[in-house]
Amino acid sequence: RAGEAVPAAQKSSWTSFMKSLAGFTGDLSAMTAPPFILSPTSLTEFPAYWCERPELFAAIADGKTEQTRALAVLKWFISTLKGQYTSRNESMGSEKKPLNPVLGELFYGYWPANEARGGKTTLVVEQVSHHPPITAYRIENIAKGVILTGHNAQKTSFSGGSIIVKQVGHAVLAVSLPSGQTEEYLITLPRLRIDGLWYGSPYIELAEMSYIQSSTGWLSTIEYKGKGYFSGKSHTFKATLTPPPHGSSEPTVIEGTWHTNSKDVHTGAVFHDVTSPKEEVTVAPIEEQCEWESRKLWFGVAKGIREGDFETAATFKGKIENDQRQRRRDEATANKTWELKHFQYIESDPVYEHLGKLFKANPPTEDAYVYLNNGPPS
Ligand code: HCR
Repeated sequence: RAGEAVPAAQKSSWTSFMKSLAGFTGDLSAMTAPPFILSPTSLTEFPAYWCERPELFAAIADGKTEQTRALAVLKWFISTLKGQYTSRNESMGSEKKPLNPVLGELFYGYWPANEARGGKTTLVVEQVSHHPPITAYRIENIAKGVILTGHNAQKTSFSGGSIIVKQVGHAVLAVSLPSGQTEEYLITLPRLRIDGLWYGSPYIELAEMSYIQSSTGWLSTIEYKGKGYFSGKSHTFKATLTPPPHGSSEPTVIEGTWHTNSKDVHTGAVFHDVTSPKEEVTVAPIEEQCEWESRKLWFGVAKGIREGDFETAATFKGKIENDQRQRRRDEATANKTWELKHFQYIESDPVYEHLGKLFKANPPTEDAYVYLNNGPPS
């Protein structure tokens, strides 16, 4: 029934939120939503989802051939989807509205070294734009020579009772080989549909296609479907890894559901399996964090949301927003602009342009944020 998951006292504010969504396009994160749908986590924490199975990230470097490395990249990528798109449902009962990061907000973390993954994996995230929200990130396992750099923004619209989210941005995975060469993979991102809004219990379904193009020519094409398509199951995907043009190898076809497991269609062998626990990122205690680090910055707001004290949450949020407004005014007076700390903006990413041509990426060029190699010492 409509609004059945919405607390009685918030039904009318949920109805107004839904009404304001109709015909909406733009920056959803800036919209005011009823308290029950608020998450205490900032969007700057989301890039950690890329590495919650650090062994799979590290294992990319162990592939002996171009084909096995391309398969390892595909396996790691598919294995991140459960965390990226279903973890709020698991931890909080439904998809929630994350905290909208401020310009310059930072999130640092790591996954400790162990024998299986060969080295420590570090994460550096910076909010590089507030309007529209853009988050840039870098994940490195230096000992293994595997590095991921990317940025993420969203364009939202409302259609047929669902929010449609086009992910803007891309990621580049670089693998340093023993030969001294570097292999690169351009990763594009799927489209999201936020369903279940009518009931007040949103969840994500992935749609359309995303691609992973290797500099070696191997290309993974991933097609996403929900209930009622290939298998009638939610979170279904079909991935096809095709060899470089004129290559003699056969394509590999993988089918399954990204939040559980999948198989190689020809051999029947299990391809990915994410039914085992994942490893969350390790973050420094709040007392050791600087004022720009996400968990320190949002501490009062997050506590208020967690404890159901929305008045306190709103007071702390108001303070953060006022500080930001004042900062922008001061910058305008001093004729200065905010300087990014860990990334540098470039209008066109040469890797996107070059690898995107191989599968006719749309758009043909994209901007990017180059990492300045100045994360916190590890
Ligand atoms: C759309 C979304 C913000 C963006 C989130 C992204 C796309 C961020 C990058 C991550 O790698 C993957 C990711 C996962 C999330 O599913 C997605 C969020 C889901 C909801 C949120 C909206 C801004 C808030 C919508 C408000 C609803 C729940 C009422």
